[in-house]
Amino acid sequence: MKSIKFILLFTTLTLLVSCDKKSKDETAKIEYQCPMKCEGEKVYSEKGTCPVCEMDLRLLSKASKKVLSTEISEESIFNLTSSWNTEEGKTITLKELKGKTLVMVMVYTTCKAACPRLTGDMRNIEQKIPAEYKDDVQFVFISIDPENDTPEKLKQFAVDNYIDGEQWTFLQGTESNVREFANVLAVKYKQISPLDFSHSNIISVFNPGGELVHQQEGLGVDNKETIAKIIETVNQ
Ligand SMILES: [Cu+2]
Repeated sequence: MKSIKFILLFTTLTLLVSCDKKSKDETAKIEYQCPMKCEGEKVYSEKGTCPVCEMDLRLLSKASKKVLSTEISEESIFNLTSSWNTEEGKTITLKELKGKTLVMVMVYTTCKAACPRLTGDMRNIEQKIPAEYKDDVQFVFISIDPENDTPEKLKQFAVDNYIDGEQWTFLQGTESNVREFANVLAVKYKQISPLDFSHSNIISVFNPGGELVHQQEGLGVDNKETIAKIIETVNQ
């Protein structure tokens, strides 16, 4: 009788151990995938680069999801205390954009030359971000003509350019806020007539902590690196 009890106990223990081992194996399963999904849903068991686009493969495990630190580094734009009006008529500080990768550009709505193309470049970048990352990226336009670009005008600009969605934000500041922010981005601009400005053509990427991580300069330039950087920061 004693030996039967012993065998039962032994069997139960073995079952428990093997069950435990199974669940450990499942949680330890690590898979990598191309962030652009060049090969569809294909996964790799080891770190590396995508053989098609050569971007770093990303970890698929839930554990890879970033844990946002509450601290802000000295380089972060979230240290700026300036307040801004949005196209929806809200007043915000930049810190309220914390937690998402930010893609920013400085334009003005009456521009007939470069700004429409910069806007097209922003839309192009947005369209190339894979759907699963879209919630983690915010596209921000800052007007260099705050006197004319009121929240209403910015809203109209968004509608006219088919960029009137949650992932798009348009900001009107004060002359000095705009100048201060332009200095952070190394964007130069100058009013050359009552209606026109000359300005740099720069799209900047900030990580979710508000640190500048990448800039693309020019109009209609190859945005591959910009997109890679956006995905990399979302993935941090
Ligand atoms: Cu312009």
